[in-house]
Amino acid sequence: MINKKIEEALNKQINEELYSAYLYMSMASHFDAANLQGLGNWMKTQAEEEMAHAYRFYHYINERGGRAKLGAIAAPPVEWASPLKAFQDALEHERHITSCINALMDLAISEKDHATNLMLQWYVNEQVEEEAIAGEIIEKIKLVGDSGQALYLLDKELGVRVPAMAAALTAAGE
Ligand code: OFO
Repeated sequence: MINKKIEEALNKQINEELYSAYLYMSMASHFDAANLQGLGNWMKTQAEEEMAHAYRFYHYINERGGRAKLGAIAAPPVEWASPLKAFQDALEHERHITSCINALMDLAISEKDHATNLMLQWYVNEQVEEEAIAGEIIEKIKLVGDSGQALYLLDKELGVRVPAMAAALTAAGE
């Protein structure tokens, strides 16, 4: 049985993950509106991953005899001054998430909750990857500079990462 303190903290993290999905979906919409569908697809895939992160916590809480609870999700920004600014915001957000995961890990350790500690290790690794990917894209966008042609090619490159859920809906004509 999960203890109440941990249950509450993990439920708070579900909200953080859902906000992450919301933020990336908003970035996707921003890019789609700017005809940068590759960047938009990349963000949609990211949003789907965040939903999966939220579900991972959801299942874990319920599996341990707790109850996953959903709270209100804050509205994300809707516009970004440039692709660079959007990805810089994404990186800053991922750093925030990393600090949330680290705080959860500290709590699991102080509460001697070994199962939660083990479960959180997946997120610790995931955050290393998430920060690294956002950082790499930022460097690429900096290389692009003011070149429309280079941005076009980067958009194509990032468009390869197709979100499964969004692609299925498009195929179904929805
Ligand atoms: Fe982007 O890793 Fe979850 O929030």
